Amino acid sequence: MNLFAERKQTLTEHYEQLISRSNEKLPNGNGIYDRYKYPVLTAEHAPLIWRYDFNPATNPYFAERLGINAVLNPGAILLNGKYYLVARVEGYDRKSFFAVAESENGIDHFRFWDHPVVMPETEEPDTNVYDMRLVQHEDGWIYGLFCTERKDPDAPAGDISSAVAQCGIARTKDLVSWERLADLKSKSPQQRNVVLHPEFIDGKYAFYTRPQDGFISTGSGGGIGWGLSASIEQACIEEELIIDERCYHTIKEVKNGQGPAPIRTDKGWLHIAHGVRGTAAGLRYVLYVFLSDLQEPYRITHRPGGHFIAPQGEERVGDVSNVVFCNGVIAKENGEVFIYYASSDTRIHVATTTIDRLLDYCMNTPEDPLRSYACVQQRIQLIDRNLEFIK
Ligand code: M1P
Repeated sequence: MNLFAERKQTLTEHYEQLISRSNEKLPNGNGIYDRYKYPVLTAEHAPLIWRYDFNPATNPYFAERLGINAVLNPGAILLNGKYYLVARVEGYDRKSFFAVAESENGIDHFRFWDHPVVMPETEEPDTNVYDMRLVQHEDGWIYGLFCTERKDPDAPAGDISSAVAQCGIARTKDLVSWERLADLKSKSPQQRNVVLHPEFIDGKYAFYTRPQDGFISTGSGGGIGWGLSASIEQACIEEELIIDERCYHTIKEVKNGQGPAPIRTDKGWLHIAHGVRGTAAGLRYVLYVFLSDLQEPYRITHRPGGHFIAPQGEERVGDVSNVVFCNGVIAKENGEVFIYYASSDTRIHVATTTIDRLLDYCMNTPEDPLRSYACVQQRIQLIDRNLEFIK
């Protein structure tokens, strides 16, 4: 067998083994959710036809032509009983695009469709698009809200790094054809982590936002915001209300952001969000959860303290280390919940739980009391109740 044929066969076998590998629930979970042994999607899951030229005449060494660097931060949706992730796929050239992967069970055997998503541009082309939040809205459309990033037109000469982040909006019925709508307009100079609420509020489209002054830093902005728009085709938020602020010496001191669209439960809307703090080793991203009122989703009713998921083991290392980020969740009618989170901007994992367990976590985990002394009091109360109970 020649070099081309040998490499093609070896890599194809390796790829098929990876896709057909079964995942395993890890033992000794925390009672709130279960983690799994293997990531559900990695750069290696990108089909070989995306990366290699399969013609021996033009690629005699079966060499990689267009590499994939990372697969991360997916939107998630259940359609006709199948689990779909619209992942952020990043090429070696640093540009991200969206691609759909599907699985029968949501925990393994995810396989990308042959073609990535062709996301139409607006009149102002995006340099980079990423982090799609998929929402099955009550108006009948599936919306994908994502970050669109462009070079800052007002950057001083010589500054080739400054960028502007805004919220791109597209809609689809089948994840195949996408209609691009106008980018969201708001009074904030930049926006990231914008999420569409699945239901109308006061007859309007409702958005979770994350206003920010700069591309990385939220500056005087920040916090998870909330705003309404009469139109989705020309979405415009006139008034932005901060519903979940950043807070000194907590997991969300530097910034935070809504994750996927919240899940409707009979006790309120369940939200997964990310919080960021600064450390000597750089920023640390963790996930947290909160519950908000059913009629007034902008009013938070329960705020369990501390992080919900933090990077662990190999999750801690990657292109942007010490990060977990979630913008995709699937809640099934039977109460099962599949949380898709990426680690260190590199790969995608699943954690499974149920609505009941998440509600129990939200409603029975004490809030962050914000001071060491108060934290000790909180822990002593738990210890004393336990000692009394087991006596
Ligand atoms: O690198 C960590 C994350 O940083 C950004 O999130 P945020 O705007 O909250 O800081 C995003 O670029 C996200 O994609 C990335 O995972």
